[in-house]
Amino acid sequence: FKGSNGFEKIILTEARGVCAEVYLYGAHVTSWRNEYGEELLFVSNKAVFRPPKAIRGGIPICFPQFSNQGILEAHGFARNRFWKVDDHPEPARPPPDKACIDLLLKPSEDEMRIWPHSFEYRLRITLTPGGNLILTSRIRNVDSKPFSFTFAYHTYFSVSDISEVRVEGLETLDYLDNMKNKERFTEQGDAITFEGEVDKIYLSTPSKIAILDHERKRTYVIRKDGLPDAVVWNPWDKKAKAMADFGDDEYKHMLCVEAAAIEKPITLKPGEEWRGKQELSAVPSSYCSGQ
Ligand code: TA6
Repeated sequence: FKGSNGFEKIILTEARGVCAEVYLYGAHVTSWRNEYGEELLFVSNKAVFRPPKAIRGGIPICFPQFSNQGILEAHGFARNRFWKVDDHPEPARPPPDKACIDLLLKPSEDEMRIWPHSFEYRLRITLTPGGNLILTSRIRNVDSKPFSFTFAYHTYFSVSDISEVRVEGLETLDYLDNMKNKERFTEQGDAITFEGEVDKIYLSTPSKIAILDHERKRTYVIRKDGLPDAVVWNPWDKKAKAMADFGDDEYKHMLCVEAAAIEKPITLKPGEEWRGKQELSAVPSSYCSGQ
């Protein structure tokens, strides 16, 4: 399916209108809609669909490097490359009652020059009949030497009003504050709320994190496996104005909560495979402060 901007995208549809869209560019999920047709992911109105720029929103794949320090482009090259549909998925596809696509990325000569490791990255995107969106990454070292990488599903959730959003599951955890030179702090004891720019890498987080959107009475739940850390990011007004592919006011309607492996890079010996999985669901919730 050719997207309007010339990029090929695949549309996964499930019963009752549940739907997801993924571009071969970056294996980038840009839409996840529930049975009411409501869009659950945020994509900026000013997003650029032109390599080598990453699409601003949806679920960017950060691999083989999370962060903008280091020899690679910010958050690594996986989100800025064209992936292929994997015609020989292994393990075999799940039962036909689940919409599913398998995408594959292998390094090109370009990548090998800047990151001299050969790998096979297989991403399976599954949409369940209940509307849950599952991303399963399997990264295999097909090289003769070990390599290490960091990783994140950089998920942008659509929220009605960031000042009415809470995040539960990260209380009392340690985090590295990207706004204070990655210094280590400990989070306070109750749900996280938002009054300004936040850019924190929470460490050793639970497998389940909840994002409560007050106005829409909706809770997003992230269930993750193989991803011990979680990044929480909102650029707020100043940073929003500084991003050309992001509307000045759009920070009010998005929150990034990113299942990640950052603090302890993952090392794969030759032949070894790593798996990182996140399952997203959106459930109606009655949200009251102090809940
Ligand atoms: O995930 C948070 C973060 O690392 C922020 O520091 C900010 O840079 C954000 O990612 C966006 O990065 P990008 O390269 O997509 O503009």
